[in-house]
Amino acid sequence: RWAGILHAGKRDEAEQTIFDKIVAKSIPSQVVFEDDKVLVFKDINPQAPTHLLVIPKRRETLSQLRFATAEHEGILGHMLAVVAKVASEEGLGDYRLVVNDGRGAGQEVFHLHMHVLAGRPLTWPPG
Ligand code: DGP
Repeated sequence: RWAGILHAGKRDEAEQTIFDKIVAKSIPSQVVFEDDKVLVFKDINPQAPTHLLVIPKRRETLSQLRFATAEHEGILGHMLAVVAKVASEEGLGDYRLVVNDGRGAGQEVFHLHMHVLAGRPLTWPPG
């Protein structure tokens, strides 16, 4: 099994999450943008008038940001560029970008994702 030689933070077949089903479209989602590398869709439990999730499509991508290495720079940079593009095209105005890394930070789905929140005043610090 090739999972054994992967970096500890990478995901394998034993670590499927709900986001794999969303990528496969076996669970419906409201897709805002997609290309060959990423999917952007509406969060099912929105915390702001606009609440989008940006995820890498490939299952072997990271479970959480803490495992990122130089080899992930491409997908991470691409995700940020997609955030900027979608924010512009969707006319989000001011927005907040959030990555919850670990359960204590609020992470529930262990498939790397960025939250994009917009449409209301966003206070600092976040809870
Ligand atoms: P986090 O707590 O950072 O792991 O964020 C996971 C987010 O995923 C959370 O805000 C809710 C969202 N979510 C969970 N399951 C589904 C789903 O089936 N569909 C959609 N659209 N979002 C989901």
